[in-house]
Amino acid sequence: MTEKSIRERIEQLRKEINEHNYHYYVLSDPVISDAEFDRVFRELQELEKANPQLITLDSPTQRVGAKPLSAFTQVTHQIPMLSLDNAFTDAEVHAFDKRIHDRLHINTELEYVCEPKLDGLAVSLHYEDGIFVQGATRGDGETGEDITENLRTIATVPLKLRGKGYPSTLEVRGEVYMPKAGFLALNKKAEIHGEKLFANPRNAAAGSLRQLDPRITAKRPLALFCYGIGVYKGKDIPSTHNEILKELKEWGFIVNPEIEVVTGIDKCLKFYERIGKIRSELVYEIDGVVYKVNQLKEQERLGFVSRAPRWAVAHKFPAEQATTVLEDVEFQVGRTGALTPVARLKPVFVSGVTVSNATLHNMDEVRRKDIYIGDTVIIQRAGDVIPEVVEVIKKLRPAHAKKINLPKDCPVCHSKIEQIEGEAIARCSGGLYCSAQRKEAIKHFASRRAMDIEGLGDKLVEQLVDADLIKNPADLYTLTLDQLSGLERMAEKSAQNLLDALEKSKKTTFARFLYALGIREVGEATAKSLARHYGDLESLFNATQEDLQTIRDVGPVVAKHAAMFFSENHNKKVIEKLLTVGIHWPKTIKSDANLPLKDKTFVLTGTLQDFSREEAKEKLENLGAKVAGSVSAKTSYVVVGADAGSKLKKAQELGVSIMDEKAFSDFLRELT
Ligand code: I6G
Repeated sequence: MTEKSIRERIEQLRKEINEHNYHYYVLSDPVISDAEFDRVFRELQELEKANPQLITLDSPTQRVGAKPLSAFTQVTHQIPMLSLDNAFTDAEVHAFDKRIHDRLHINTELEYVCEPKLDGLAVSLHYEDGIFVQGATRGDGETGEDITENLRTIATVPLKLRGKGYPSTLEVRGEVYMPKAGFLALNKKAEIHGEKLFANPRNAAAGSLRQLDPRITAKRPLALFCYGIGVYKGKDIPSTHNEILKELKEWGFIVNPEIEVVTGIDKCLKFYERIGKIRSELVYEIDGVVYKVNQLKEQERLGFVSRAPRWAVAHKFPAEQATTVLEDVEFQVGRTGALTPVARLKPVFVSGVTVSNATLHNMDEVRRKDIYIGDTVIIQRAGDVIPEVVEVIKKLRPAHAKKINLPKDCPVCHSKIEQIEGEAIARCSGGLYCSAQRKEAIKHFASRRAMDIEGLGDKLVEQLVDADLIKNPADLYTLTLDQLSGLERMAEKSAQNLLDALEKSKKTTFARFLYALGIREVGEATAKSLARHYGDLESLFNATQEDLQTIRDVGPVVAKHAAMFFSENHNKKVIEKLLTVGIHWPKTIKSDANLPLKDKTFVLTGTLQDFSREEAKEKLENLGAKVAGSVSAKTSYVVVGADAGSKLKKAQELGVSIMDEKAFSDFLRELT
C-alpha cells in the first residue's frame, strides 16, 4: 500500500468508527455487531501502529489513555462556569418564576427547558474547528484543572464533531457521571481486591476524573450529558436554549433524553413530579431537576446575580432520610484544635450507603436540636455532604438517655478545652502538644495542594505520630529507610518510594510552602497573596499585623493568625528545620515590583523536558505574565514542548510568536 492509500484507509476507518460510536452511544441504535466493530477498530490500530506518523489526536484509538501527568495544570475559563441557585419547595419555584416575570415585565407564561439534574461533575469541553483540544473541571468557576487526557478516554466525549455546521470555537458544558451499574461493579471489584470503596457514584466519578494516570480513567465507566455552551464563536447562535441542545446532538454530544420544553411554571412542577416518579429507574443518579428560560434574549436580559444565572434554577429533591439510634458521641479534634461532636449511629442504609457516623457540628447544634445519647434520630444524607442528624424523635427517648456534654479536657491530649464567649466552636488548648492536632497538621502539610508528598496518606501519618517517629512536618525529612520499613505493612520498596517522594517534595513554591504550614485562616489564595506580596520568608517574619492587613484579601482575623504564627518560637524552629533539610523554591518576585512580563499572555503546549507545566506557569506568573489555556490573537507567546498539537497549529495560523523549550529557558534566564 502506498502512504497515500494507507492515509485514505485510515481516514475511512476513523469515519466508520466515529459513525458506529455515534449510533451506539448517542442514538442507542447500533448498526453493526460488537465483533464487527472490534474488527474495524483493530484494523485501524494496526495501521496506526505501523504508521505512527499518521496518528492524530482525534483518532478514536486515542481514547485508551495517554501517559501519566505529574500534576494537573490550571485552566482559566474564558466565560466563568457558574453554579445554580436551588429551590426546595413549590413556593420557591413560583417565586423564581415571579422574579423573572417582574424583571422582564412580562405577564404571559414563559417557555422553560426542563431537565434532570445529574449528581456528577461539571466539565467544559473546548473544540477548535471541530477537534477536541481541551477539557477542564469547573474548579472554583473561574479556574479549573486541565483534565483533557482523562476526558478523552470517555467514549461519549466526541474527539471530532460530526457534520460541518459547528462554530469554529465551541465550548460545551456538561456533567460527567458514573452510571449506577458501573459504580456497583467498580465497588464490587474494589471489594474483591481489598481496596477502598467509593461512597457514591459522584465520588467515584470525581475520583476517576482526578486521576493523573489517564489509563486508570479509561478503565472507569464514565459518561457525559451535555447541557449547555460557554464560548461559541464563528457562527450565529440560535435564538433558544433548546435549539442549542439540538445542535449539540447533531454534532455528536449526548443530551439528556428526558428534556422537555414546557410553557408555564406549573408545567415545570409537573416535570419535577414525573422525574421524581422515574428517578429510581434512571440508570444514573440525579438530585433534582433544572428549569431554564428557553429564549436566549430573555436569558441575556435577566443576566446573573453573584455566581448564578437569574434565568435558571435547580429544583432539588428532598435529601434522603432514615431513622436510627444514636449510640454514642465522640469528639474529634481538628487541625486547629476545633472539637466536633460526632454521633456514632446504629448502622443504617441511606441512598445507597451504609451510614454509621454523622456530624453534630458543634455543641450549640446539639443543644438546639436537643440531642441525647440513646435517642432515636432522623438522619439525612444529601449528595456529597457528611450525613447529619436532622431531628430527634422525642417520644422515643428512653429513660436511660444521656445528656451530651462538652469534655473539660481534650479527649486526645487532656489539655484544657477552651471556648471563647459567644463562639460556637470549642478548641483543645494543647496546640502542637496534642497528637490529634499534630496529625492533622502533618496530613495538611503533606496534602496534594500543599507539599504534595505522594504516598504519605492519613493512615501512615497517624502510624508515624503514634510510633513517635515524627512530631512535626520537619521530622518527616529525617525519617530513615530503616525506620520506615520497620513499620507495620510497610515493605522496603514502599518505604523507599516514600523517601523519594519526600525528596521530590523539597522542590516547591513559596506559596505552597506557606499554605502547607497550616496557619489558621490561610488558605491557598491567601498563601499566594502573601507569597507575592512579601517575596521571601524574612520579610514575612518581620511583618506586623498592621502590615499584613494592608494586603488585598487579608482581613484583621487572618492578619492576627499569621502574625501570631510567625512570632511563635516553636513555629520558627520548625520552619528553620524545614529549610535546613533542603526545602526550597524559586525566587518569588513581589507583585508590587515592576514585573517584566506584565501584560503578556503565554500559552504552554506539549511536554517540556526540564519543567513541569506547573513550574513553567509559576515562573511566568512570578514574572507578571498571565498563562492562558487556549491560543487567541491576544496571546503574546506560545511555548511549545514535544508532541504539541492543535495549539501550535493555531498559533501558526494566527501568527503568534512561538518559543521552543530552549528559547523559553534562555528567555527566563535573561529575565531572572
Ligand atoms: O451544574 C449544572 C448542572 C446542570 C448546571 C446546569 C445544568 O443544567 C442542566 N446549568 C447551568 C446553566 C449551570 N450549571 C450553571
